[in-house]
Amino acid sequence: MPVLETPPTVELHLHIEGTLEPELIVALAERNGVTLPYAGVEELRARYDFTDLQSFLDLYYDNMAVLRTAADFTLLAETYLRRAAAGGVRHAEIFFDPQAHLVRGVALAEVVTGLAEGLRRGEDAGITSTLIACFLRDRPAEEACEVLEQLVALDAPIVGIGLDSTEVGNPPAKFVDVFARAKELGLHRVAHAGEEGGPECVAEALDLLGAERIDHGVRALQDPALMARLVAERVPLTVCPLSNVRLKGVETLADHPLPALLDTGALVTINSDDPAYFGGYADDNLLAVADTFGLSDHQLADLARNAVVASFLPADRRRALL
Ligand code: ES4
Ligand code: ZN
Repeated sequence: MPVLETPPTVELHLHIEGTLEPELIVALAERNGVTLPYAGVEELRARYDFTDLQSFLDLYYDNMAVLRTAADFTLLAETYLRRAAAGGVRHAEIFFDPQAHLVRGVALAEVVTGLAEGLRRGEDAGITSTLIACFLRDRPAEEACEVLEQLVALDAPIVGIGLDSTEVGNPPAKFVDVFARAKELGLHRVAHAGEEGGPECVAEALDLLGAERIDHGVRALQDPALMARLVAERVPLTVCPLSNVRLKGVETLADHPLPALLDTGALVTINSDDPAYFGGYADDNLLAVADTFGLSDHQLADLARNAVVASFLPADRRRALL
C-alpha cells in the first residue's frame, strides 16, 4: 500500500463490483462452488489488458458470478471500505448494479441487505458510506423502472440512482422515465456521461435526466459552451484518471485532460471507478495525478474539498470534513 501523502477525502465514483480483487474472486468461487474459466489469480490478471470500455465490462460482469449471497456482498463492501479508509477516504458514495445480479438469479434483497451490513462494518473502521443504485444503460428502460420499484418495496437504503455500462448507443434520453420517478421519490440523480460518449451525452444527462453530478464527463471539454455551463452551474465531474488510461480513453496519464479541466474552474473530483481492475484506489489515483502533473499540496487539498462539496452529505458532515 502506498505511503499516504494525500489529504483525507471523499470518494464519489466507485462501483462496488469493481472492487472485486482476483484473490477475493478465487476465495468466493471456492466457498460458493463456482467453477472459474481460468486456473488462478495469475491467469485472471492476464485478462486485465483492456482495449475499451466494453472489453472491461465483459470481464467485470463475468467475474460477478462468484457473488451469490448476502454474506458475499457484505465481505465485498467491508473489504473495500477498509482499504479505502486506509487510503484516507472518510466517506464513500458507492454504486452498485442491481440488474447485473438480478439477471444471474441473485435476489435483490440479498444484494441490498448484504451491502448494507458491509457499510455498517465500514463505520466501525472509521468510514461512512451510502449507496447509489445504477441502472445498466444497455438493458431495457422498462426494466430500470421495475427495479427501482423493487428497491422502493424493499425500503433499500439508497440515496440516489445512477446510470452506467455501455454508453455509446444508449443515450440518456432512453432513461427519462426512471429518472423522473427517482426525482419524485426524493432521490439524488447522477449519470455516467462523456466517458466514451461525446459532449451531447453530458448535455442530455443534465437536460433530460436532471443529473446533479456527471460521472467522468471528460469529453465535455470538446464543447467549450457546455464546459462553461458545467462551471457556471457548479456541476461536479467525478473524474477517474487511472480508469481512463486503462480503458484507452487516453494513451497515458500524461495525456489525461485533467489539467485542462482544472483550468476551466470546473468542480472536479478524483475517484477510482473500478479499483480492482484499473490499478488503483482513491489514494493511488490522487498520487498518480499529483506525480504526473506536479500538483501542489494546495491543489490536492482543493480536489479533496471539491469532493466534500460535490457529495450528498448533510451540511453538518460537510462542515466536519472541510
Ligand atoms: C464502469 Cl468504467 C465504467 N463505465 C461505465 N459503466 C461501468 N460500470 C462499472 N464500471
Ligand atoms: Zn464508473
